[in-house]
Amino acid sequence: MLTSGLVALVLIAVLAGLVYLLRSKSIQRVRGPPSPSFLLGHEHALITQNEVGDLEFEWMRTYGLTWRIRGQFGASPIHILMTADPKALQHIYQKSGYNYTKRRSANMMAENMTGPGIAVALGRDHQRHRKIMNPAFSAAHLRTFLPLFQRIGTKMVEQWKTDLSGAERMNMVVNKWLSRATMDIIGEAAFDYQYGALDKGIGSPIIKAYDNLFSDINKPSVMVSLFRATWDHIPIPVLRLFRFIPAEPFTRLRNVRSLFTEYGKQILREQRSELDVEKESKSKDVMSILIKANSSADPQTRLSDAEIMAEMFTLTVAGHETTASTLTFLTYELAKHPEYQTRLRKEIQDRRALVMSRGDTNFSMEDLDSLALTMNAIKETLRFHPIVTGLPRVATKDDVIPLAYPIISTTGEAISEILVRAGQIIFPSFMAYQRLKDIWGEDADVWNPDRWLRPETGKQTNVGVFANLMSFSAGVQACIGWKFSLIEMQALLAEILENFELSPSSEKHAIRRAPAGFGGMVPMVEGREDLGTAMPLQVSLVQ
Ligand code: HEM
Ligand SMILES: *[C@@H]1O[C@H](CO)[C@@H](O)[C@H](O)[C@H]1NC(C)=O
Ligand SMILES: *[C@@H]1O[C@H](CO)[C@@H](O)[C@H](O)[C@H]1NC(C)=O
Ligand SMILES: *[C@@H]1O[C@H](CO)[C@@H](O)[C@H](O)[C@H]1NC(C)=O
Ligand SMILES: CC(=O)N[C@H]1CO[C@H](CO)[C@@H](O)[C@@H]1O
Repeated sequence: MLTSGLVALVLIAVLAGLVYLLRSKSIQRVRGPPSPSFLLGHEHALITQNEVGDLEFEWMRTYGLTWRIRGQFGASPIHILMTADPKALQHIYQKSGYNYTKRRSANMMAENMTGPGIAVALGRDHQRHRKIMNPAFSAAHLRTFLPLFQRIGTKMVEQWKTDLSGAERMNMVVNKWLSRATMDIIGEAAFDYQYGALDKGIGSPIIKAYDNLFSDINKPSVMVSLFRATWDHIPIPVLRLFRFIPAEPFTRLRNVRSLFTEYGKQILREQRSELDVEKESKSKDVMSILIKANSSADPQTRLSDAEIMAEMFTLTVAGHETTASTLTFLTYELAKHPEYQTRLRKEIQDRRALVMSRGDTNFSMEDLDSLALTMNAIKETLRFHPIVTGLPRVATKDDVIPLAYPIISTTGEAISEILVRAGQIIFPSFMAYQRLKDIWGEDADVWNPDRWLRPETGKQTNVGVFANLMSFSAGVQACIGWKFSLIEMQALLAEILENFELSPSSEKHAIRRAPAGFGGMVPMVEGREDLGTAMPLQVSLVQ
């Protein structure tokens, strides 16, 4: 009697202890800012802040590298965990496989635009997509795209020269140009298709459909916003019933998709008939490799026509504006840092002299890789201006997230790990992580490519696919095109800087990093939001 009573007591004590232990680590005890709105929580504030990062930097200063915010009304659990902690990011993105999955509301929006492609596939399904896609992104295969990058780069620069028409300098909206160049590149590289974006400009239907897309879809009405928050819980079959909501941003996304479908059918038809004929060995674009991989793969891992078509749209969406925007911010920083621009140009010109002296006309991959200052400028821009500023994840299982930088709990204790329940939504801030002084140096808040000459830069962590940056994300669902993008930027940058000098626009615009759809950011002119995404700069011919 006594013993069984004791056993019961001990059990209760142990359980209470366990519950306490669990509670003491749970996100309830993570500190965070008071909610500005019962209905909208902090989510609306985040996507409508003036400059991406303003709120995150402030919260990080107040609460440490990990904190919690309130989700929208109806979100469950109501609190969202935010973190810039390198160990937490490594755990969530890099070490946990598919245990942290994509947030359903964002994923469904993406699916509306691209269809059932690699970027919205989850878990084992995603593995199947990735396996078919990987061969097209091998380092050896990517080098074969270099002549394409150079040809489009030359074409763009020649058009700038034509526009100058003898004048010494001109103002131009540089992001629109870069966007056309990267669109033409992805069209040819991904499916041997000529979008004609540089030739036709805004007359190109695809460029028109895309113009300002990511900034436009970031302005949902409050009702749409709240409706979308419910997507995280409503069962998928029920969600699928809401097919045609006649409201923005859904109408806009559907329109892009139907345009894509038109292109896609045409491309697939052409690709198939080409592959049937002799041309097979000559086709180097991603899509023909996919179709080949699909026909030889084990039947279990094949992709349907709808999925292959979705990969085309995915590559176009993921592969053009991202690279264009990164290059846009790079040209902006070079315009603001003329001394660095001069050093960069000299590095390129010196290499050009070497190329000429050996009797070549174009830079080889080795030539581009030898341009260290150029690569440092690219790395620094990816760090300082991450186009994808963070990507939500949802825990599929109860888990413990380790922290490199302990935080102080609501009850004043230091905690170095956080217990999360299945369903917990996590917003990382890649932008805030990439400003940590411990990792990037005391000057982390300024754009300084020379930090990459210091051997210790970024070395304290091991996260992401490139340079310990999170800009391309990390782990099984990281960017498949990161290397493609680097080569593309190396080639385009060399082409631009050899021919043009960049300086701030004579109209003295203030540029801001405006929040955009899917956790992204775009450049906008302060007070001139009517221009859409815009980066006005001045260019003049290199003497
Ligand atoms: C500077 C340029 C780029 C940046 C910053 C970037 C960034 C990213 C990020 C952060 C993701 C993860 C998205 C997520 O988890 O939802 C991603 C995925 C992806 N990116 Fe990129 N990207 C860039 C260029 C490219 C290029 C040039 C291509 C294609 C040629 C590409 C193709 C893809 C694809 C297909 C995915 C989905 C991968 C998967 O789910 O397995 N990206 N990218
Ligand atoms: C995912 O979670 C399961 C169950 O908790 C665990 O066994 C597995 O190791 C996790 N996967 C990874 C890659 O961490
Ligand atoms: C060099 O690049 C240009 C395009 O920029 C191309 O027309 C030309 O064929 C290339 N030359 C060689 C030798 O590859
Ligand atoms: C891939 O293979 C499957 C199964 O053989 C086939 O139904 C499908 O049409 C193929 N897709 C493409 C784009 O060739
Ligand atoms: C195919 C697809 O993704 N459809 C979705 C598009 O958006 C609506 C909301 O308007 C969803 O309910 C659909 O399931």
